[in-house]
Amino acid sequence: MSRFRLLLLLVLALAACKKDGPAPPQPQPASTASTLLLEHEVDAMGLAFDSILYVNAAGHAYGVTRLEYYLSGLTLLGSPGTPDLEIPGPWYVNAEGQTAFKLGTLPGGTYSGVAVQLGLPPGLNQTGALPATLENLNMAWPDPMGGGYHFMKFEGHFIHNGTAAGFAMHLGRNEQLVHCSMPATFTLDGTADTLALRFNLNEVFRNPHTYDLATGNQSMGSMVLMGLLRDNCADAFTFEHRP
Ligand SMILES: [Cu+2]
Repeated sequence: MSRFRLLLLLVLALAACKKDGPAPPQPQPASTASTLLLEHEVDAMGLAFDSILYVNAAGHAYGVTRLEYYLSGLTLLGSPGTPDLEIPGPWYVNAEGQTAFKLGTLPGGTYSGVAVQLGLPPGLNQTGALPATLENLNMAWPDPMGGGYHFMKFEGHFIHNGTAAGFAMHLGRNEQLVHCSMPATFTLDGTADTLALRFNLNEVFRNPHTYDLATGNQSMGSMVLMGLLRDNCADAFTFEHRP
């Protein structure tokens, strides 16, 4: 084949490609590598451990010694043209340990809010359902009490009648799964970004129920006390998108 004929074929091939090639792709929102970040606060104060620094709605001064919980079912709520996106998790959070989690690449689009569960869905809330890591084993809910896992362990001390007493706000059982929904318009546009959830511990003790530690400093054995915590925790998280 002569050099000329080769060139001619090449030109023809290119022309054919231009003429008959596939239509240019429609512009799509780029996908976004995202991080889920948990932050912890008590109203306007940052969370610090092991000191009586805070006051709850019932008027008890208190401090925090432990905060561990699971989140699951993180859902980015869609809008016209953007479907809902559920990222099942679960994520084990220790406020003194890991609080940032890679979510991978999320589809771009404009979302109308975020929903998340404090706790585990029924399918995972069974003894042995999670990998036998030290964290998961430490969150186990005793089999005689129904098995599965603690959704939350929030422990500390509070001042009552002038003396410090312990409290343990332990939440578990499928009936007590907390559903949180946070409306917010935000756009994932292809740049790495952060989905921040801020957990305000004073919300555990208020709205709709003013929780009285003096009459319920151990929640675990009581479906009634845990029901109060479940209701209160529904608005304990606020969401912020940080591009
Ligand atoms: Cu417990």
